[in-house]
Amino acid sequence: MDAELRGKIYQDAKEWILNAGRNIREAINDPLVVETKAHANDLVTEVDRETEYFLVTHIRDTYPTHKVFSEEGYGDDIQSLDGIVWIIDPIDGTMNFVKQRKNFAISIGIFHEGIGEIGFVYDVMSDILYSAKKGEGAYKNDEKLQSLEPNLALGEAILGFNHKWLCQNDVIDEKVVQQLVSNIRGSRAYGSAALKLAYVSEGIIDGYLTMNLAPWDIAGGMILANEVGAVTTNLTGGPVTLLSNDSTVTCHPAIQTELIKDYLEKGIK
Ligand code: 2AM
Ligand code: CA
Ligand code: CA
Ligand code: CA
Repeated sequence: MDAELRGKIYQDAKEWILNAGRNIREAINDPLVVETKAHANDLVTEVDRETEYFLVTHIRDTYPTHKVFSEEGYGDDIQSLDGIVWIIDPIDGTMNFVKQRKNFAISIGIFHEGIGEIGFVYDVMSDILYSAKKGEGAYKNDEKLQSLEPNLALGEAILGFNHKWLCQNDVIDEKVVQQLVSNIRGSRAYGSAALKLAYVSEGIIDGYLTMNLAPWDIAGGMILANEVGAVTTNLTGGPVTLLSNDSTVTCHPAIQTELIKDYLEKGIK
């Protein structure tokens, strides 16, 4: 994608995501109807749906040839990342949205022929927009984010993952995760995949691991993190396709090999 087209799409997307966030803030104290989807902790509200509808409508009106891949059903049936594809999570961290009315984000990743060109993660209640254009740097509002420092020891890393990693689960031996936790500097769980990836781009955590998330959970944040030099694979070091659910590890490049070879590969079931 040439820089001019990238810049135009970026400006439009930025305006729409900021407006979508303002709409949510204005209604943040309104009563909510909370429904469940696949299971009792899998929540959705009309705000998730309205936000997605708002974004998809703007994209279709302005860019009728672009495709949309999104969580709440207003997007297209996506089988490939051919052409320009917007991967959208209207509210990432719906449980935080419902319970805390904060600590959730709107996430957008824009891909051209499978390559991440533009990423946004908008922390709506803090009014902090993380954004990146491929090859042009990542920003936290107007502040340019630094590229990751060249060196980092795994023992000095802070990693993001939720506490289910430490309980018996189908993906990885919890004993290996316990070993990892005792050997790193710290671990964090925030309840939003998109925000954790934004924090990797900001350099305030050094990696983020997921067991089984959808493309829209990670697409926007991955573009941000990769722009400052973080690397992404699945938990065994293979590529992440962004067409179906997968495990992921997005981290500082200096800890990637040790993290995967000495811990994750040893524990994967
Ligand atoms: P969501 O809020 O958009 O559903 C923490 O729960 C993270 O996992 C969030 O990024 C959340 O995204 C994601 N997630 C994906 N599927 C989930 C589910 N079924 N239940 C709860 N969280 C889910
Ligand atoms: Ca959801
Ligand atoms: Ca999500
Ligand atoms: Ca969501």
